[in-house]
Amino acid sequence: MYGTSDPTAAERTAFRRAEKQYKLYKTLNVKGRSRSRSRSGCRPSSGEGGGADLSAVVDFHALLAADGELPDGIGRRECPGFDRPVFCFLDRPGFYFIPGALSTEEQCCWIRESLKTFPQPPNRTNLTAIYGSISDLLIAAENQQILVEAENPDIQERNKQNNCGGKTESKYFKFVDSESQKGEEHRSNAATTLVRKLRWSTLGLQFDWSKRNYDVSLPHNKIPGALASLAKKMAIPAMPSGEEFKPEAAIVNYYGPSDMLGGHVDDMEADWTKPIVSISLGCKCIFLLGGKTRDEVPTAMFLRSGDIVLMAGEARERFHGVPRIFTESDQQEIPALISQLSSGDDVFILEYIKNSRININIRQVY
Ligand SMILES: O=C(O)CCC(=O)C(=O)O
Repeated sequence: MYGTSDPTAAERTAFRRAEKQYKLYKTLNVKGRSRSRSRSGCRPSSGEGGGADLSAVVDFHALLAADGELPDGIGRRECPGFDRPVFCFLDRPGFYFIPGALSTEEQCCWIRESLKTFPQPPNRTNLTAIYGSISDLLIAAENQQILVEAENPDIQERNKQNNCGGKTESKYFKFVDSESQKGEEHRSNAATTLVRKLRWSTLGLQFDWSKRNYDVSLPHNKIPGALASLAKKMAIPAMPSGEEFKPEAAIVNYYGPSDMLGGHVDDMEADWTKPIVSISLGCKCIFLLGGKTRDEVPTAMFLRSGDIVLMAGEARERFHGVPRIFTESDQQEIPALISQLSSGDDVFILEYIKNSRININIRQVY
């Protein structure tokens, strides 16, 4: 997020006021996060947000179901050959909303991938800076394992060869069964806790949050084929005609209850005529689409599991953010997902997603 150093000035902007209006202020433990993926301050209970007036929030699913005349300012994007309804705002070119783009099966598949394979090295996550590369986080959580510091076998071997006396040179963490490691200090390193602490992972070209740029020197894999195909297909309504979207990087955002993403602009990619393809999974949220400055009053809309948003061209310059997630106790609206996951053996994922939202946004970098 492009923060301002003066918080009172920030609160004077129309975008900030909308964030405050919709944000869920529950307890002193309320967490917020900024674009830099850090947590912002806690707030005392004020009754704001929790009982916010949601009547102005655009609900594209309701508009689709009503199948009637659209409210002023909202249109349908006719896109020959594209088999889903696409909505747009007439005064916000380049922004497209595809409600219910993914089936329940597809949503389950991408939730599983987001927890199981997307955080795998060489992809980096917010946990990488603390623990280095850790593998199989989801499997460890399902098996109730914990993360412990250990001697790095590679370094041990290298030291043995170099006759260095077996000195450990760098931190290395691995998952072990929890029976042998009881006690308070280990609870914070339980894999189940670490999954809850997952805030982001990056796929394809790796984004360096400290430099706010892509670091092509970092090891990376290509965007997984099935995700790339999905993004290419869904990008069509926003693509310049005759061109195909090239998925080169993706950011996966993991939101727990009370998490939010502050208003920001995504401007680190070279060609803004190509869209960001943004997939919503899990709990419903409120998404704010603002103007080119924070002074423009943003439009609020609901994003539900399976919805896809495209932002291209002029829309790339608009401030946007997520002030509010609706969780289990509060209209999370994922009955189909819950029933699908309950019928399988994904108990951990089921419990996770009841109170979480995942967003996968896929980008063409060059
Ligand atoms: O979670 C979302 O829907 C938006 C994510 C986003 O804006 C971002 O990662 O830049």
